Amino acid sequence: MVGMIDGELVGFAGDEDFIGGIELSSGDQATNYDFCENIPAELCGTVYFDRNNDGIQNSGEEGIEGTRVVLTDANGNVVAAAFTDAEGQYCFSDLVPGIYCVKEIQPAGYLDGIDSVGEVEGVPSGFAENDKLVDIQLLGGVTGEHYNFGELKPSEIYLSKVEKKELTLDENQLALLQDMDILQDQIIRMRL
Ligand SMILES: [Ca+2]
Ligand SMILES: [Ca+2]
Ligand SMILES: [Ca+2]
Repeated sequence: MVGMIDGELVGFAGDEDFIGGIELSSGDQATNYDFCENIPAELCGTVYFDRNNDGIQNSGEEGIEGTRVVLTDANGNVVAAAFTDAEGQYCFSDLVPGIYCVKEIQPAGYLDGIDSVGEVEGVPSGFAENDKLVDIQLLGGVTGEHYNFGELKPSEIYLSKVEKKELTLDENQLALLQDMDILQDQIIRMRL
């Protein structure tokens, strides 16, 4: 930022770490010619199999590897994209402070589950839309974490509902259910 010489703002701030137009006479005191450096921020989360569909990654609820996540800025411009790692985790780092949105591309083989807004330095920031966590405010140097996407497995939902209804299935029927492809699972799910 531009500073002051004898109480008046003098000079101009250029784009690239540059302040110009400072004319000094003898005896002038030039103060407050400051360079604010942006400390990068970070945004992380996990895509996981939410076995009990409660929107929380409990122990035994494994991450889903290879899920595409896309980060956009406040104007909707894509800033970065990544795939989740073996633990289902993703992390966008070196971010300029600002407002961000992280969008998940629904992983194949799973039904859509609950998405949850995480915390920035322990304080919740943003809100959840479908497969999208929006309006996440990141200041310099902070880390946003637990921006998580829960997913479900269709056949397990079906089996748990079957159990609740106390229907009996023989082994062949059970094997059939477990082998069903996603499309069939979705049809059955809609009927339940
Ligand atoms: Ca859970
Ligand atoms: Ca999802
Ligand atoms: Ca979702």
